[in-house]
Amino acid sequence: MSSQTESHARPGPPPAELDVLVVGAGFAGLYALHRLRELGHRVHAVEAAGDVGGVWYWNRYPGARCDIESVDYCYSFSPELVREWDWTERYPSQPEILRYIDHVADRFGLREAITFGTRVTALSFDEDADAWTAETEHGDRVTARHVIMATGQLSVAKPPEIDGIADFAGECHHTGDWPHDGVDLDGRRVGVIGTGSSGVQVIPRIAERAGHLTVFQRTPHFVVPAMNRPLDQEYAAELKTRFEEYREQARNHPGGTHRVRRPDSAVQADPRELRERFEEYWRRGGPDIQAAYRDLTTDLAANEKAAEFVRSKIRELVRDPEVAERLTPRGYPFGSKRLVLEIGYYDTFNRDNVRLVDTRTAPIERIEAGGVRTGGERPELHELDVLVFATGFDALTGALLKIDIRGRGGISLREKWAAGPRTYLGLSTHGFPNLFFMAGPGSPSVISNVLVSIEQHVEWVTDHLEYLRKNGLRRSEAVLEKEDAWVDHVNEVAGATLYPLGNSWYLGANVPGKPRVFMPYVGGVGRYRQICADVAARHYDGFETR
Ligand code: FAD
Ligand code: N01
Repeated sequence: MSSQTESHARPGPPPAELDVLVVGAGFAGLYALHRLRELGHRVHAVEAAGDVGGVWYWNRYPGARCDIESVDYCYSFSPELVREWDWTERYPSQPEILRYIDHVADRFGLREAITFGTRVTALSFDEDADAWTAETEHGDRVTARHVIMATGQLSVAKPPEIDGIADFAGECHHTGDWPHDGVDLDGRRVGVIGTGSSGVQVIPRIAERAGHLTVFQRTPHFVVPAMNRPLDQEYAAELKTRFEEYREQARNHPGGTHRVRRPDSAVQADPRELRERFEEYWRRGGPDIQAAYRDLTTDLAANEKAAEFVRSKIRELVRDPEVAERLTPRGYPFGSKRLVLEIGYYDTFNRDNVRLVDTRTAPIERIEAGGVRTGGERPELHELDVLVFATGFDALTGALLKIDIRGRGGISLREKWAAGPRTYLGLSTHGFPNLFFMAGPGSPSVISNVLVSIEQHVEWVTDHLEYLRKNGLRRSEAVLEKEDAWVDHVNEVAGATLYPLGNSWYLGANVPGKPRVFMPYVGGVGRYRQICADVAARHYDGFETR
């Protein structure tokens, strides 16, 4: 497998001394950089990729798209930016989001403060100097009082644990590291492993072009229609006139969106009305179906009603009943793995050039020069020219733990988090002063509209750095007892939902050996925001400063 990092030349080394080093130049890193520059800090970002964009730089596979509506999945910090940018679709595509990020980088002159094509490999804290030293893959050394880890939640692509990948004679690509020049799929024999959000997006687009497509599915996901469409420009223009008020509602909403949770119970609903309501959400499209009843995320019996509705839709949409059955998710609650949005996914399995292989009955044994060999009752070699891994990411902690981070007394973050991530408010971890995480574990992060969460984190951390500067303080460190209490709270609120039953990447379940800990904070964006604001108002209670 090739990686897209190596193809980009790097303009020059980062400055040797800074007030703040930002690692990563996706949505979080760019806003942190902008805000800190505005506040007069000596700040610079180091980014492994060849340009800005983060997720939207790397995930260029056909069909890549957001599942939060464009009017919500954007920055709100600049009214001018809101006014001048026009989205074209309900759910923006990867190229459109990347154009937006590109525009932001140009508009605020951010690229001059970023070193691209450079991965941070180590960070160590010097207790005498109260500063971090970063090392990069090119041997640069950067000293900074504070470090902001804007390294992403889903930025470490994870290939499948299958023997023989290197033996494959054709082309092999991960959706999370897709070639910038595209992949020649026309008329070729293509295989896709993985049917999560990335697989569900890429599979229909490949089927339209490939000679033959083989889909290797291990666990069927719950998939609902996106009902994407051109954005109503009158609505978008009207929204711009009240955008701040609109966004303020999202900031105080549990998911950082505008989804309205209906107050009644699915368990008590009349079966005909229940069906009609689910049908209404299905026609409308999008993830809001999860809010069709108040108890879908907390009560197994209620949840099963939504699950059964989706199963009935699969039987309607997929002509071959056996294929429909193989695509039907069972054995885990609806929505406990991230709900997947589709554009033409189920219909793909009505095509003559597409075959679905269930790897639970026909397990993948190995990858060979000619293709993928499966076992089971009828062992077979699936001959392929192109193999696509839509196999996900080492989520939330992956990018952080790839870096050798050493805090006070040389303790390593890998050791400290060996049994799972431990943070105070998702923002910081005891023993690692002046180091802040953006939308990482212990915060609403991937359970929310991540853009709303990113803005809140950047603003909270930059306000905190201002507080330290104004008070002549050089060090800020999370207090251990507060961190322990926060971890307990994160677990407690997760335990009150059905999320932990999903065996998902939220729990680290997709990475062999990774501790099973529910990582994001599901207590709600609005509630979380208030907790962080209260901590700030109490002079950063829970942070030892000096
Ligand atoms: P990223 O965009 O991941 O950026 C992190 C950057 O840090 C990357 O560019 C990476 O190269 C760099 N980096 C990492 N480690 C290092 C290092 N050691 N040295 C230097 N640089 C480093 N969220 C939603 O809310 N809604 C969606 O619809 C949605 N869709 C998604 C679709 C896909 C395909 C994926 C993968 C994720 C999606 N997400 C979505 C989640 C997404 O992670 C966030 O929305 C958001 O883009 C995260 O921005 P970020 O800046 O925090 O991280
Ligand atoms: O990754 P995933 P993803 N053999 O981990 C399978 C965001 N996102 O890239 O479920 C066979 O969800 C694995 O099978 P199983 C979004 O937050 C958003 O799709 O482990 N199969 C699964 O089917 C999303 O949740 C969008 O049994 C193997 C798949 O690979 C997150 O990113 C678009 C395997 C991985 O699914 C991750 O999504 C894209 C193996 N060895 C991404 N290993 C939007 O629409 C793994 N699999 C917004």
